[in-house]
Amino acid sequence: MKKPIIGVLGSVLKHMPGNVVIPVNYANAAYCKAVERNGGIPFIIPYLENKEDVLPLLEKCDGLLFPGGEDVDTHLYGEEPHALIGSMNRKVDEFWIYIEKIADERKLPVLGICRGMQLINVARGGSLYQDLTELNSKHLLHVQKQERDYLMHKIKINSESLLYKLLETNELETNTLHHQCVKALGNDLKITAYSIDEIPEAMESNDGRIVLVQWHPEEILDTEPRMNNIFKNLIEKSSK
Ligand SMILES: [Mn+2]
Repeated sequence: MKKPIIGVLGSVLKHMPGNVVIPVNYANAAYCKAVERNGGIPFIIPYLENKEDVLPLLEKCDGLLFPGGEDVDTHLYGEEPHALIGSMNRKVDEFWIYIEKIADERKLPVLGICRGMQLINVARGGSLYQDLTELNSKHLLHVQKQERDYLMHKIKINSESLLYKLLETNELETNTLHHQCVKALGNDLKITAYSIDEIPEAMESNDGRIVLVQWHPEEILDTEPRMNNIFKNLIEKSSK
């Protein structure tokens, strides 16, 4: 079987070796490794000023992975930035939203992780809590201080979801590296998992084409091997 090509959306990082700022196009190696380990070929898509130039690149892609990164620009969901907002990049957000629309038109399978989940929710008309304290002032710690593969908090998974079929459990532990979460739901998305403090931790589209998780499964492939099934599912759907 031909291996599917998974487009991994790139971010722009201000890299600072010494005292100079060098913007770099990048995607964390862990995303590419997770795709490759589970049968796909990762292909990093850089931010492009002329967004239509991405179309020939998308022709090569059988599926897409929207990774983690900066906060989504609050203006894209009609809010002014609150005091606790992190760094944002509206141009990159708009580029990713453009790609999400194309993925929708072409029915490309999509996996969104952390910022990826939040951005896709916004792209589909939803909104975000700019900081978790807005939703729940007594929330758990969701920005862990340990290594990225540390299993930090429990989540409860809805048995009616594709996520349940993939992970084969109602409850498991995940890492957690976010200070925001979904507020209003985007079009055709449903919440499929919550942490015990009622923070939405996963979503999917009704047809299962889009799977979104708030934690970082690419970092816990060894500590929680069932996370490989999330990538396998993207790759299987992208093989059709
Ligand atoms: Mn969390």
